[in-house]
Amino acid sequence: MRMTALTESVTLEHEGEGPARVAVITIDNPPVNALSHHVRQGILDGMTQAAADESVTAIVLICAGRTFIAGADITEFSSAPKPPSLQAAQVAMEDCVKPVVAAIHGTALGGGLEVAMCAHFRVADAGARFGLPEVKLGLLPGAGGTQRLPRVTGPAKALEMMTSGEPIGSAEALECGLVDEVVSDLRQGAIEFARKVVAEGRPLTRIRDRNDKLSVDPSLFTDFRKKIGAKTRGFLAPEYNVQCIEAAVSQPFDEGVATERRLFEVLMSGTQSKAQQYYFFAEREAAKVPGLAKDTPKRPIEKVGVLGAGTMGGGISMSFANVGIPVTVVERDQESLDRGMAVIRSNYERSAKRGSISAAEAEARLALITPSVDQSEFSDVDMVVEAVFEDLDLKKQVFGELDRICKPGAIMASNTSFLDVDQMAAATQRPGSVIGTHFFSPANVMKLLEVVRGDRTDDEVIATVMTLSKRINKIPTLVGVCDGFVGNRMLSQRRIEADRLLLEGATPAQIDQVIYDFGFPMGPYAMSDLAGLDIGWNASTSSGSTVREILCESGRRGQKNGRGYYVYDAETRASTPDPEVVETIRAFAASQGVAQRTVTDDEVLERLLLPIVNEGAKILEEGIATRASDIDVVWINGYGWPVYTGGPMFWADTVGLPEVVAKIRAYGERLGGRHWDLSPLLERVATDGGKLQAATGA
Ligand code: 3H9
Repeated sequence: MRMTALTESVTLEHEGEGPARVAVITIDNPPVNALSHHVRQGILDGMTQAAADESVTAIVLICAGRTFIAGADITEFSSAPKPPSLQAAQVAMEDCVKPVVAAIHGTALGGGLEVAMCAHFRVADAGARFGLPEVKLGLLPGAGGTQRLPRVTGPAKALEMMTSGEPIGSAEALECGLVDEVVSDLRQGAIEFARKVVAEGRPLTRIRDRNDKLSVDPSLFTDFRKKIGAKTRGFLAPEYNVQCIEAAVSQPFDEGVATERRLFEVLMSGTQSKAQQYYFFAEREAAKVPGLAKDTPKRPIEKVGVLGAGTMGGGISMSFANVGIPVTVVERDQESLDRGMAVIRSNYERSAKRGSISAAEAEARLALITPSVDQSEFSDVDMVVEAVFEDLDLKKQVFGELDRICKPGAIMASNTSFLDVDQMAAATQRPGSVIGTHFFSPANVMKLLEVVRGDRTDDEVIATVMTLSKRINKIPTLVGVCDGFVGNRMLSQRRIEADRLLLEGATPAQIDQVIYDFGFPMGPYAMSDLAGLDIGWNASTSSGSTVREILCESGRRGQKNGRGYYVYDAETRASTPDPEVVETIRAFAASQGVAQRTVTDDEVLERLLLPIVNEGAKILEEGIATRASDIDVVWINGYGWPVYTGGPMFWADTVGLPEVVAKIRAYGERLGGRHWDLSPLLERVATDGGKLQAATGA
């Protein structure tokens, strides 16, 4: 068997003789066999040669490495397209007079699935996954995928797949006709399948010619838009994907492809897709720690302890149990422990009821969590995460105790959201094993994990926790020690300005609406009410010196007692602005000598977002964050900053740094306050005509 190299990433070889002779085109373009130009060229050349070779009766397209083609090469999006087009390779497959079989393992995503749908047949191994995730990049499948997928799966399934971007597995693909056969030995299975097709003389159906599944009631689209409306608010790509599927059912194939191309171009040239592509790489970069050798040893984490079964401790315990890691959760008394475990149980029951996991899986996960009131149970854990009350003295005491109980080598992590991890480390004999793991609430749901590197944290511990984060399905970013780390430190600046705006005459409802309209899930006051107005409030020291203190003193606790910045309906939990609160704010402003006025929405937006950008630049300058993109990853995953604007650093670049700098200066002069002191790094990058997203820290 002779193998011919067609391009640097594609080879052609032949298997068997006579009618059993099959050409095998193999793509080997690590890491994910993306459709770089040499891959497109290789497919085109391989198809042309195999089609012209009279001895070949069928063709198999297969990939080496860990996956089938995972899509277009996203790194090529920012430069001029290089020939050949993907379409040329696809036409060569689809119009081939010999059977073409795509052999799929790993993931057939985006352009990868679009190529596979140009084969006449698809075989896969049992673990393969199929999806069109372009929507996550702010795009739509631009290589005929929007027209071919509905022809295979029917429009309803295609709507789900294309607007969520979530892949389906082999079994489902087989059921809906996307795959013809599931085989165990992929290469051999695909070759045998190709021979069978030849022997049986099966017709070579092109998906583009199929119309059998396209008749649908137009209400499908109206209903679907309603269904995804809230989830996709602000995003352009989901709606454009829906429009393409509408085109598939109402237009001939070539017209549908023209619609797809037109809408693809609109998305591709817009800022949303640029932001989402930037985010794709930002998330992957965030997991990498500069200066940490790839082969840094990692400690095995097979069993974990969590101290505290409150909201955070419970969610953290679930995050470990969800991936099969046994957890011992310890509370100081039986009553708190029982309450915490009841919440965990009801969370799992709710998931089982919703169908996101089976009842058996819910039970299995719950069984991995062992409740106890005895801290000495931590003696055999590989890592302990403390999630006790946010009080530095208490945490230092806890770290001292844990140090005595935990075995040598065990990692000791704090879930603090703003306290000094170095001081906690100093309370132990193993400062190198102490690290911060700042989970976001609800910890079993939120993806972000700020991994806080202390002054003395060992590389081995950092490497272990970064890897563990991915294992528990979190998106980690490594940050340094400072008050509030990256996320909460920036959030505090926004809050200072929001509270000032209240006194000047903006209402909680106006401020929240502006932030909501920008794309956040909720504004600062709705968030306070959700978290509990009294978090961090101390009745014994409260002196009516802020609006929040006054509201807390008057018994307002937020959503939990139905009254906070808003009032809440007892049944529906729907919020309504409360004139009493507006009056309280007005009276307080008068007592402080602040004159109220009409504040415009534009001013609200600028005064809330610009301090975030300014503080982010300071954080970068101090080396608390490694890269600007890490800050964006924190804000998108921890605070709901809309990913289609790329996060605060990317957004500032799209606004234009000279304008950002000028506005920060102007507000600083007018309003004063440390949070308006212009970051020298921001000023420098703006003056140099650079981009904040590319700036790095100290
Ligand atoms: C498309 O296809 C458009 C078409 O419809 C129209 C065309 C006209 N390109 O995620 P990982 C890199 S749009 C370039 O850590 P995993 C990634 O940056 C595309 N690079 O691995 C990383 O690099 P590094 C539609 C890519 O095993 C490395 O590969 N397709 C691409 O956890 C490993 O990635 C998608 O959106 C790419 N397409 O997950 C699929 N993909 O090591 C996007 C990955 O230097 N990809 N890289 O940091 C994924 O979802 C995941 O990467 C995948 C593997 C599931 C494949």
